Amino acid sequence: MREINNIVILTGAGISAESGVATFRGPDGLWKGHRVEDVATPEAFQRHPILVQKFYDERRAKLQGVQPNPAHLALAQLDAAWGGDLLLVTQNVDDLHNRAGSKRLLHMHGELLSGLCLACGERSPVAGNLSDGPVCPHCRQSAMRPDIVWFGEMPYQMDRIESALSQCDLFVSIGTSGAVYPAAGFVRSARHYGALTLEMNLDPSDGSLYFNESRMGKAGELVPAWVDDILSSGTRFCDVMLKR
Ligand code: BV8
Repeated sequence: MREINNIVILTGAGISAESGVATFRGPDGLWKGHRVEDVATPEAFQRHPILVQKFYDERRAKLQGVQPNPAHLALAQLDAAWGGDLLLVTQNVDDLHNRAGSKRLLHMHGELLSGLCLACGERSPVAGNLSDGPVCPHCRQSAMRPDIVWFGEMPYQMDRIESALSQCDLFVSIGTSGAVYPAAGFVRSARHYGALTLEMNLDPSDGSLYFNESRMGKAGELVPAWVDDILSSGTRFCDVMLKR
């Protein structure tokens, strides 16, 4: 038994899969028909701005047709009930954690429903198409790009994430392949600082060997069960079997 006060949770595309949001590297992966280099890098945006804008416009529009699933809702319930520190770091750019009600939430790869001004660098809420060229509401000088962290760009709030990892007792990774850095390295940071590490995923991730425990299955089933466990075990104790 370990005392668990501070928790960091990392989510990836797999937590939104049961809501109908395509993952990146699955058979129907988002990148299908698009090479990463053609849509998710600053160079791609320089070369083909309209193609890239439309790629994100389509994904933004699809958000209206999807809903948070039991995994998102369970994490929001944990956020509301957990008395210790808790930080939910998502790689996802959808708004499903937000709509489920998670408050202690950080989008490290940006958000579909946000635009970034090419001139003043301010971020603004965006609901429609950036390919229509709406002007930045802050400076009124320039159009906006998707507020998305592309490959080669610095993820958001890395200092805050590193600080939370250095103080957490439990690191939980949900629905991510562990293919993209620096997120894929968080489990090693957490272990370095002495945290217990738990993975819940449909398949073993690239980083599975770094987790004390890996639970294979659907997030919509595993996450609510885990949240019930950790909330019912006196809120301060979590019996994570140490496999290694
Ligand atoms: C950085 C926004 C420097 C876009 C994303 C060369 C040049 C430059 C950089 C690099 C380089 N070589 C390597 C790098 C680093 C690079 C990187 O990691 N590349 C990889 C490909 C090797 N990283 C970067 O460039 C990052 N920036 O390094 O800056 C730096 C950094 C730190 C400090 C100083 C300097 C920026 C990376 C961010 C890129 N942007 N997203 C968009 O969304 O369009 S990444 C993209 O992949 C998404 O954010 C996504 O979330 C992320 C990871 O994918 P997953 O979420 O894991 O999704 P995936 O489909 O892969 O897996 C889904 C999983 O779910 C599967 O395991 C599946 O089994 C599981 N699953 C499916 N269904 C379910 C399920 N699990 C449970 N239940 C289910 N129902």
